[in-house]
Amino acid sequence: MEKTLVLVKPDGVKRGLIGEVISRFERKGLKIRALKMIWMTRSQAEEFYSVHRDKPFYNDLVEFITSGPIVAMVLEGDEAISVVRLMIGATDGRKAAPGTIRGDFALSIQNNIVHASDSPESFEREFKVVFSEEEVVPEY
Ligand code: 3AN
Repeated sequence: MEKTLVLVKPDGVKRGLIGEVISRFERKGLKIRALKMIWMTRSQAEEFYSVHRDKPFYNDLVEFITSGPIVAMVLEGDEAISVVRLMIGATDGRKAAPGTIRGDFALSIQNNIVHASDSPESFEREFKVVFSEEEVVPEY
């Protein structure tokens, strides 16, 4: 079983889409192993998006993710990382396929409702920024 980290970003929270997003993952059969609402600090955001440090949109990204509360979760399932990436759709909401979260709810590349880990290495780094091991419930 593989774990992945998902965030409902500030735009998703403000638009009342927390339940919609979680519901899709639950119905798919992914197991929620950790779940909480947080407001990321600037240093958390900088670490979370450190791979994008040299990109022109890095500052906007940090500003955006710290602009309001977010919901963070650890999901577990068979090939959870690629399954969840398929379910969220392409980065640009305008190009994301209908039926995906971004395809159904986003019209922007920055305000794209959700984040999900793109590799096991990303998951490890992102998990440490947002959660501690004690916040993950035992297998059930
Ligand atoms: P994804 O979230 O699909 O993994 P990444 O990792 O390429 O996409 O980018 C991380 C985040 O950076 C995206 N979710 C999006 O919010 C933002 N982003 C990516 N590309 C751009 C861009 N060209 N302009 C503005 N923001 C961007």
